[in-house]
Amino acid sequence: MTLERTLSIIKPNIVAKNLIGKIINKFEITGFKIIGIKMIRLNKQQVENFYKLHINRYFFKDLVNFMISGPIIVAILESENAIKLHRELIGDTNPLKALKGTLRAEYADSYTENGFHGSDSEKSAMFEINYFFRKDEIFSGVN
Ligand code: IDP
Ligand code: MG
Repeated sequence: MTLERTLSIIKPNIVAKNLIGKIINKFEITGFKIIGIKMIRLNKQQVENFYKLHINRYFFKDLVNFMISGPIIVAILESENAIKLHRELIGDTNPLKALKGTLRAEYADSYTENGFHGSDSEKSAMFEINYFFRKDEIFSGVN
């Protein structure tokens, strides 16, 4: 059994709608272990750096403004195949394409305000986890 970690973000629109508990519960009943979690509010520079691969895309400015609009929940989820399973749970980036039962199909407000983030590879998971969490904020194998 190889445990994998992924970085999950509950974006500002979902936090604003008081859905944190529902989403966290969904993560747990799906089989993820939450090994790190916090509420933070990002500034412009932090969002731009996090999403730097998208800097030239037409939606970048809207994305940054959305992501700084309120607090978010960042969490590290651990399970076998966590990266793929978490992306399946949140659904397609475009909520109109997201399968029924996925989080984006159910809770997204628009393409940009799609509610959730999940790492898309081992490399990005490592970058993203280190972006938000210190080593002593990660609790793997302790309970
Ligand atoms: P992902 O979040 O599913 O990995 P990415 O392509 O990495 O999707 O895009 C990052 C975020 O940028 C998306 O979650 C969404 O908020 C926003 N975004 C991506 N593509 C579009 C688009 O074509 N229109 C509007 N917003 C977009
Ligand atoms: Mg992405």
